[in-house]
Amino acid sequence: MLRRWSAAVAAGLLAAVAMTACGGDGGDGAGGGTDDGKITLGFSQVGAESGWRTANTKSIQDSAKQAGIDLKFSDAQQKQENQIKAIRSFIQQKVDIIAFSPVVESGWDTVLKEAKDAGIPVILTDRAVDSTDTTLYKTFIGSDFVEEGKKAGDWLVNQYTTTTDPVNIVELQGTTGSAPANDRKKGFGDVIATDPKFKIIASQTGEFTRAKGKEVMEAFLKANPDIDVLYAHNDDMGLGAIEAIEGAGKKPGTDIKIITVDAVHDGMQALADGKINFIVECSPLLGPQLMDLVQKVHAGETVEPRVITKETTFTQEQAKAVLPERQY
Ligand code: GYE
Repeated sequence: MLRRWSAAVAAGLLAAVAMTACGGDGGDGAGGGTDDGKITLGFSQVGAESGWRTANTKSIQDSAKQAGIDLKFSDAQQKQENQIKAIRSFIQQKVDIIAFSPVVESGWDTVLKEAKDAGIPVILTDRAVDSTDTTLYKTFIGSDFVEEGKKAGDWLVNQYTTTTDPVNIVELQGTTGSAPANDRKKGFGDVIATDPKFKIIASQTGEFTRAKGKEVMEAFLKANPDIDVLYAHNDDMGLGAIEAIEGAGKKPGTDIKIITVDAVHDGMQALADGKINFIVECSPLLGPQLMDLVQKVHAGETVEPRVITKETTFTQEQAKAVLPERQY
């Protein structure tokens, strides 16, 4: 009799401990996909569209492993509907925390509300959402894309201080509606608007991929014989465009100056080789900081609502110097 009673107390105690272990889930005990004491993180990735994304995925997977976090990883193949499905499935599986990199900025309120109602905290990584209700997520870690666009514009303005001739620019935009495409366009546009000689003569999406960057650049070259500068929202589109420029018998980096964003290995190599002229860095190594935030949010600690990644820029000379030590 006594033995049965103590067994029941022990079971009760264990249940209480298990509940505390899932703390930070809104207090209703809904969180916790597994009962092995590990934090379960559901992560919905944008896709595998670029070198940046590949490095970002690796950083997240490696650092989850290192932090002892149980990662449920899902690839949305650049489609918002797939991300919404993944988030709903994470909610159903009662993960402890959901993190995701929103492919586009708009249209997240409903699913974020569902996560909130289920008591599962959400962390945004890399890209922002335009939801006005900021209680729908705990924090947003990633780069300042407007700033990146400004850095690209500043470099260009400094290259053309001694001329008043028109500077014809073509722009390869990232995924339509995505935060980096919107913001990199804006930051760059704001800076070059200070001098009317800078003209964006064509601007179209290259969907952040090499193949599309090449295809759109080929069309730009056919329609515009006088291109001075290409501004590509990422290295991959710039690398695709280099193939198009060479195919048209022109010299990338000389006949057409090229500015890109990211600073992934292949981009840095092209910069060192003189085919790109300037790269604004955007770090994909968000994993360690993300896992740190996951642990804090899970422990119920308050975290900064916005964590901005530290970044720099590279000229051709700087690329040659740092290339051997780049991690991605
Ligand atoms: O610049 C691009 C990728 O969201 C910062 O997405 C990221 C961007 C990155 O496809 O290469």
